[in-house]
Amino acid sequence: MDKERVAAILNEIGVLLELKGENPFKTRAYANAARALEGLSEPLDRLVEENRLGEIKGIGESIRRKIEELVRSGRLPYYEELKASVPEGLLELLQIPGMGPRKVRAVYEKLGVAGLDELERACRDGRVAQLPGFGARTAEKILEGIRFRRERASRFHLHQALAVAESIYEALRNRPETIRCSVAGSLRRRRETIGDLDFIVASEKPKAALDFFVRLPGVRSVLAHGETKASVRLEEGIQADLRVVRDEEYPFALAYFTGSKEHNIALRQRAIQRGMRLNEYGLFRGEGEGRQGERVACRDEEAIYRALDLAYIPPELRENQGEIEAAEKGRLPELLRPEQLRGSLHNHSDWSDGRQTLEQIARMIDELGFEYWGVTDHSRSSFQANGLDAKRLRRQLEAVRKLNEERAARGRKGRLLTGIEVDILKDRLDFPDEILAELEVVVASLHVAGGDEAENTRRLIMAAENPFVHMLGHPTGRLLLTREPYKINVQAVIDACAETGTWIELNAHPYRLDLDWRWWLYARKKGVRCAVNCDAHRAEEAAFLALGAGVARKGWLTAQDVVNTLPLKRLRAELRRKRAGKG
Ligand code: DGT
Ligand code: CA
Ligand code: CA
Ligand code: ZN
Repeated sequence: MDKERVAAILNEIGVLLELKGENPFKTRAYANAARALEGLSEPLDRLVEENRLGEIKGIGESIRRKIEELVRSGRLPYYEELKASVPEGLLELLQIPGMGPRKVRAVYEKLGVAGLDELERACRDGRVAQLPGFGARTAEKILEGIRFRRERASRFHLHQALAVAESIYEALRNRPETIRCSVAGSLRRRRETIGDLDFIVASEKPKAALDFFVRLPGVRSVLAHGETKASVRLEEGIQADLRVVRDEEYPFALAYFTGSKEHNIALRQRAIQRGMRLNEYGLFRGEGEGRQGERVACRDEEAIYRALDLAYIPPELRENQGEIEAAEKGRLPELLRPEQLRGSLHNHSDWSDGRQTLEQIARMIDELGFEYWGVTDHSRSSFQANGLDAKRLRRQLEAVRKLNEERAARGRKGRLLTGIEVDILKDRLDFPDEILAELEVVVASLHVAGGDEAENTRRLIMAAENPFVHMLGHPTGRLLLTREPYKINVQAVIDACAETGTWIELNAHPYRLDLDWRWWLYARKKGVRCAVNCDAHRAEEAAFLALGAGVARKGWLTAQDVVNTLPLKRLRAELRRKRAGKG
């Protein structure tokens, strides 16, 4: 069992104990131990094997024994019994914004409420408002939280959906009965969150393909199992749909189930205008329904678009946002490709809240073949993230320079860039201009926003107007499925960036994907350039960069629009432009 899984179980034990009313010291000890595990730099099983777990700060005697048991046997009866003793619905209640363990326990013990629907009822009929320490406003807030939760609970972050889909796709692709196959739906379109996974397989043996699909190792339950399609619920909670079609129907099924629905409808209209019918089975001339009429053969999706007098529209653009008109006029942009990104400009090291040392980052970018990597740790106001003050920042600057020199002498390619993710405070940035001027890359981010749109907007514009700020980081502050974006007049912020020559980040962290893809068409029109950054805090997160490229494509961005496609020398020249007043 890996450390992430063990840490997750420890966290869950802490929550379960809290729900049972255990004393806070005990519950917090589990959360602390989980955090200590996550921060380990060597493999957990080795530590256990060599009996060195006791050396780790933050792990006491009794928790240590539980970790050892988990690692050695993969099971922990203590946890299983604890879990069984708490109604499952209580954990769900805990997911509602505004419902902490204390409140969950209160509604359970006093009202017998142990589920979302029951809680909703108890809020509506006034029982919750009457509980000591609750009141009408709290009940109202809880109802709001339930609505939020219902909407979010059924969707998944892009990286998770992608990882699950990847392994299913590989399994389907390698089957003897598969002629060709693909993932479809919102995942293929690179939406920011995913409802369910859709797969299309071309095969002459649908039964074999479907039987294989419903028996995949990750399947928790089978929701439907027919002659041409099946739906399953996976261990991760995600639903996956498979449709099996004949090879001649494959491109049509793929296009249809890739969507979006709005794009499909527009395409179908276009077919009708040309005296044809388009559906998930094919393109037909003449009267009829379903598969009736004369078939227009299309080998692949390209051929379908060609038959409709359109250039091929990449899946990411299929949102009915003007892509059909652009394809008609031959004006689709040549979209950014992931391999064109030469590095990420916004990342963290262990000088603030990142996990990697500067040396580890440098080694990593060599391995991944990146040319440069911005080291932009937090500034001092982000104290919870161990933000840097001027003294530490200058020391880091020296360390980066020295490391780059040593690496150059050893013929190593990748370069670290000095920088900061400077907090945008109420009326100023967290560092004065003369310090920002010493750094190669300055990302300015709003980490604590207020409730007032005009005020938040003003702060972002103030940052854009600073000649030493290269770009705004994760401008709206949203955390997908978790936290709403700050109230911001995004258009005004984009306009200010256009005027001042400030770039905007497309933060590729799957919880952020911020600025949202819907805004980039406008930003691009205004001439605002984009930096696709992975905001990496640990090695695995470098992979987010490819995810960001997918979302940049969704925003119609080309390599020319994205500054970190530039080779280092030209990037450095661009980084100097705004400061020289040639924004
Ligand atoms: P999701 O799963 O909520 O993230 O979003 P999608 O886009 O993957 O939606 P899903 O799985 O319900 O359906 C996959 C595609 O199938 C969808 O993008 C378009 C197509 N589709 C589904 N229902 C309809 C429909 O009623 N009309 C049309 N024209 N297409 C549909
Ligand atoms: Ca879907
Ligand atoms: Ca679906
Ligand atoms: Zn940040």
